Order: sequence, then structure tokens, then C-alpha cells
Amino acid sequence: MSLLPILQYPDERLRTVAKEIDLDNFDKNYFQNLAENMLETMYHSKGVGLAATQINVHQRIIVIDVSENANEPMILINPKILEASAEQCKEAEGCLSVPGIYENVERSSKITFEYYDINKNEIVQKNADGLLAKCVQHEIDHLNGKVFVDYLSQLKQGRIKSKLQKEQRLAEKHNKK
Ligand code: GNR
Ligand code: NI
Repeated sequence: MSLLPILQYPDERLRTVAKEIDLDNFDKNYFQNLAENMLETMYHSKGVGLAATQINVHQRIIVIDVSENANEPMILINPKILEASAEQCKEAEGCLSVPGIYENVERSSKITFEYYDINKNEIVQKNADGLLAKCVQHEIDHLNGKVFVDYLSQLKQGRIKSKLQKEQRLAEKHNKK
């Protein structure tokens, strides 16, 4: 297992739209290994989700664990939202690609989604609300090249960009010495 580096906003590679994974030529070992490394990276960073986009792999796979004890990992291949409630809820979100920033984002409060389950070898359908619903929407956004910051005002986006670029320059300088 290995920790993978996470792309940091405003890295343009976060804008890449991920490719559908071909289930007819499915390399189970490759994706099992990738998912395990993604989970290790997510748990290490205390996140509840991670999309492949964030580790610069542009295929439609995400991992999620919203359980209390961080012991219920989910691996979702080709996740798709089938239904999203008109009812919205507005709550603070964070992102491992946007460290230290927490802002309110409006999302559908309930969703129906489907994905290919790597263990069951079949497509499964689920309903979700609460944190899981938010997380699935947040991760699928990543696969579509979208980051939660995109929902904020231009003013806030600009401030967040400057703050993170400044932090990244400082970290780079430090790493060289
Ligand atoms: O760890 C995370 N917490 C979180 C909180 C509210 C809504 C979405 C998330 S996902 C985020 C991890 C992450 O960046 N996933 O892409
Ligand atoms: Ni994120």
C-alpha cells in the first residue's frame, strides 16, 4: 500500500473530466490496488471521500467512508446520480484538494445513485441522505472536473486561490532548503 500525493487547488489537472471505466475489459487487480491506495491516502488525511481525479488518475472511481469509526470503506466505479431531490441543504464542506477552507455549499439533500461494485461484480443502486449524499455529489463533481470552490462567489474564489498559491509557494521554498 502507498500514500499518493493529492493535487492542490487551483491545479488545472483538477479540471480534467475522468473517463468511464470499461467493465467489459475490467482489470480487477489494477482497480482493487488503486482503490486500496486511495483509501489509505483518504484515511491518512482524515477525509471522508477521495476521487481518482485528486491523485491525477482520470478514470471514474471514487472511495468513500462516512462511518463513525472509519471502518466502512466503499469503492464506487462509474458512479452516477439517477435522482436528486429538489430539496436542498446548505452545509459547510471541505476538500483535501483545498486544505483549510470550509464554506457552505448547497446540495440536494437526498439522492439515488448507482455504481459498479468491485466486490459484488455488479451494478448496485442506493439511496442516500446526510453526509453520504453530500459526499457522493462532491466526489462525482471531482470526476467531472469540478471543485466545491466553483459554487462560491468570484470574490471568495479569488481569495481562496491567492491564499493557497501563497501557501504552496512557501511550502515549495521550504522543501528546497
Ligand atoms: O473529507 C471531506 N469532507 C467533506 C465534507 C463535506 C462534504 C464533502 C466532503 S469530501 C472531503 C474529502 C474530499 O476532498 N473529497 O473529494
Ligand atoms: Ni474534494
